[in-house]
Amino acid sequence: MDFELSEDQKLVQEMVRRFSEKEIAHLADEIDRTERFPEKTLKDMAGLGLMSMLVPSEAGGTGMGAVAYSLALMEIGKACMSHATATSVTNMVCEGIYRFGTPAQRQIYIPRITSGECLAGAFALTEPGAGSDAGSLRATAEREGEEYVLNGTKVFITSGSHAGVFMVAAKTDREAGKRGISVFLVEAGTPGLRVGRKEEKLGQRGSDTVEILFEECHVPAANLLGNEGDGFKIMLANLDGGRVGIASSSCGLARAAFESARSYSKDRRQFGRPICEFQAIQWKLADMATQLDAATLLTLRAAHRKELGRPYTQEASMAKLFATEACQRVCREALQIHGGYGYVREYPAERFLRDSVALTLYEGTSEIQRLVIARNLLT
Ligand code: COS
Repeated sequence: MDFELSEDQKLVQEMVRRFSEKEIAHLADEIDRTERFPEKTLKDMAGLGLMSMLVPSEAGGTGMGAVAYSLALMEIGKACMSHATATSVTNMVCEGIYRFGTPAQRQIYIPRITSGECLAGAFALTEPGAGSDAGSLRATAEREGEEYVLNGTKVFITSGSHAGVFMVAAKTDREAGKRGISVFLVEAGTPGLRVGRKEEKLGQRGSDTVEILFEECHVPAANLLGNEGDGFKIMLANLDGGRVGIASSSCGLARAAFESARSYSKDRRQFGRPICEFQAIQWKLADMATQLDAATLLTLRAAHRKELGRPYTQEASMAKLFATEACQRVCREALQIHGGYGYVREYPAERFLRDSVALTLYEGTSEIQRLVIARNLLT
């Protein structure tokens, strides 16, 4: 067993670390306050090759591999969770087009995402009545000649107001249940695709989360991704990768919270000494660091299995479950170590905690991860 990163992985890690510290971290507070989507930095990140990391270079991606991708998201998540979420979803969509797309679809969309021309990709699965039970979605896609006509409402769509391409799940056969679901690539600006309500959120406020409406939206038949009826499996397979992305970002956010608490505990003096000299604080830091390491190892194991081409559904769910919940615990303790200062905006501890709340909800709640893990254990 080898815990060493390769030279290439270290280079990616170092490059993204430098960029994140210099160009992203200082924006995190401002975009949280103003709820501004960070277009410019995301474009700059595309310029560094960070939006198609899971797609081989022969297919127009930057082919850095699942482990390097995970390391990159750890750095981005440490600097700003809003940037990490937008990056993670775009990479998931890009990889989905590579895995399930036709040569023409790959040729059209992957270079656009890689270059940043298509600033973000959006993953449109969830509906008002279909969240954890994603298979009960009601959006429809009816074939009319050489087109499909999409109708339905999608909610909680990350980067929805800024995405260039949407991966949309809709029913092509209403009688066939989950086997009647298909996936379509829909370009922003297609008549009948409308951005609806923008959500006002507790955290990750620089990440755009909107409702997307499809009203008689005509999409070329050539934009069907995979085969008719395979859509549910395609979306779930994409989510396996997405979950490793969220786990990775969670490790980054947890590290930011841990480091800020450790540093504060060295500076803050009470009872005549720095509070890090009290065992009450030391034990908190020890627990936080241990959870962070365990989360990182589970996450990199899932990424490593993915990179080797092995099944990794269970490992992805374990990584997501543990890393997101550990991140919330670490953020909670980081705030506690800051005392009253943790509760006010002068320090980032309160933002870290707010940003961590979504982690156990999106791309499958913790309850869904447990369900996936248990099903795998029992089959
Ligand atoms: N990859 C590929 N295919 C998968 C899969 C995976 N990870 N998991 C299941 N499938 C397949 C199954 O093998 C099954 O195929 P068959 O029809 O050939 O038997 C099909 O998908 C349906 O699977 P299943 O019956 O297990 O589906 P369920 O409706 O019970 O749902 C869960 C499974 C709950 C795991 C799924 O709905 C889920 O992940 N829900 C959460 C959705 C989510 O994460 N939403 C967030 C959206 S992004 S913010």
